[in-house]
Amino acid sequence: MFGAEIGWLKVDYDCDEELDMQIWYEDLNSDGFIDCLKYDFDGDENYEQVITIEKEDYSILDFNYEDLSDLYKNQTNAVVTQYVRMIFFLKEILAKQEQNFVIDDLDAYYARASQLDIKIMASKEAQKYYQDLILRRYWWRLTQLTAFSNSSFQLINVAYLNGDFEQLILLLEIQVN
Ligand SMILES: [Ca+2]
Ligand SMILES: [Ca+2]
Ligand SMILES: [Ca+2]
Repeated sequence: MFGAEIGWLKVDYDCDEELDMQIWYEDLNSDGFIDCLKYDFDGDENYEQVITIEKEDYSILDFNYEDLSDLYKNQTNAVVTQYVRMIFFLKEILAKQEQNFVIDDLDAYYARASQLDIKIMASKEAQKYYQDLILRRYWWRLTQLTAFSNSSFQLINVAYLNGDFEQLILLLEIQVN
């Protein structure tokens, strides 16, 4: 969203009207692109993670239905597949590294909901929304690992910050093996 100075997403993933998570977006250097994301993973108004993006190779699309709709359709299918792989590898790493590994709450909810709710299964947009949130939550846990400061995680972190999911998948897979 070019030109937006701030934005926010309030997440009530289980639809019980209680906030579960929120994301705050901000354009700190006022160049028209969001460059700071803050994550509150439990909805208590304290942000656990702040991510600053330094990438600058954005492209601005014409705001017309066809361009946007083509882009979204192509992107959504590819991105959902990427999310599933990234989440899989993140969980493999966390399962090895965390003392008391547990499945993330939202992940567990989604796994249950997608068996129950045919609408969620059918909508790629909903899948993308949930997978995106699940990815961010496991990513945060990865950054909390002692091992995350090791040099082997440096490139992984760069790939994540650049939103380079192809690269991230490759690197996570290497880390798992
Ligand atoms: Ca809720
Ligand atoms: Ca900016
Ligand atoms: Ca919080």
